Amino acid sequence: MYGFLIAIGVVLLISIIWMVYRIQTLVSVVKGSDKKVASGSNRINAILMMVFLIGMGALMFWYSIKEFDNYQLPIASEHGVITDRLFWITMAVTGAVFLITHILLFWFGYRYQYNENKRAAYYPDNNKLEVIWTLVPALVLTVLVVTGWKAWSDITSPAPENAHSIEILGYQFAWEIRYPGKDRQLGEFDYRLISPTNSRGVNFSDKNSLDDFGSQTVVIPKGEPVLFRIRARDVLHSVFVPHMRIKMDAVPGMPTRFWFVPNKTTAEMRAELGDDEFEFELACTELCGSGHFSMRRVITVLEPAEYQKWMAEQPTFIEQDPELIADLPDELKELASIKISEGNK
Ligand SMILES: [Cu+2]
Repeated sequence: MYGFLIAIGVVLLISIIWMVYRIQTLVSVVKGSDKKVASGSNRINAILMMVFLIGMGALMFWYSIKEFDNYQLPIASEHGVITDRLFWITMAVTGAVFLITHILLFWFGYRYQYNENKRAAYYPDNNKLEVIWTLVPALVLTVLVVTGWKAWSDITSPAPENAHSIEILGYQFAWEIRYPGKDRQLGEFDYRLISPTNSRGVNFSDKNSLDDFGSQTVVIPKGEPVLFRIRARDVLHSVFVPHMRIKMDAVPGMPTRFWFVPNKTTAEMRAELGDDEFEFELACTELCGSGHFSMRRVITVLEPAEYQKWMAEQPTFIEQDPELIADLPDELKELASIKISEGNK
């Protein structure tokens, strides 16, 4: 502890001496003494500008190329092709501007370093230049923003009528998946109904709930629209499916949604990557607490026929736990028992 304090004291002392020295130099400049304005550090700084430009530039290129496969995952949804194209157009435009401006920035720092024998040219303004460098970026940005906005409003437009609704509920720290069952209608929910046996707060007095079922993995059909109905039970979470270019926040008290069309089955993706263990992954991408890392679910994309077969095999909530409807009025219980016997056929 004392060592640390002494070290701080020494650093402070050195900086005070340095400041006094600088002030003296500046005072002598103001007084018009013939002492040099720029010391040797002027040249060193100018050279460091070039070292930084070349060193950091090389690092940036090296890293971007080395990690390319990790941020450019193969696309497995229809809208993913559109968002990726927009991303790369934006990247090309802004990347070119970034490179040009940064090369100029550091090069000018080096090229126009202080030199006693040179005087800066007086060049107050140039209207033509001002107009060009205001209008060109404004036009380019307008095109980028408008095409991006158009794509986003297409992607977030209402889901087609025939979309398969699947509920994704985030909580600390996992996802709960709910399927609508044969009627294709998810039953209502109410947070006040959440209990140890009804973790999603499903309202079983809504007859649409009677054939709903849960699943450990998200199973979806290829080539058909899928609608994720997203909600959260406690804090903010976010549904992230990188291969399908999906990201949508899960907000407590404010259901969100995202619809898309997966265009590769898990089997096709495995063949494409030559990886027999590949799985699509749903991850949480909102830092939501200490167990955030564990919010992972596997997504399995099947051919539509396999999907229908899988759906038919899943037991409903009330089949698994008949207690869930113990308090319901008799007519609903009757309806539920009919549904159960239908399910067992
Ligand atoms: Cu989370």
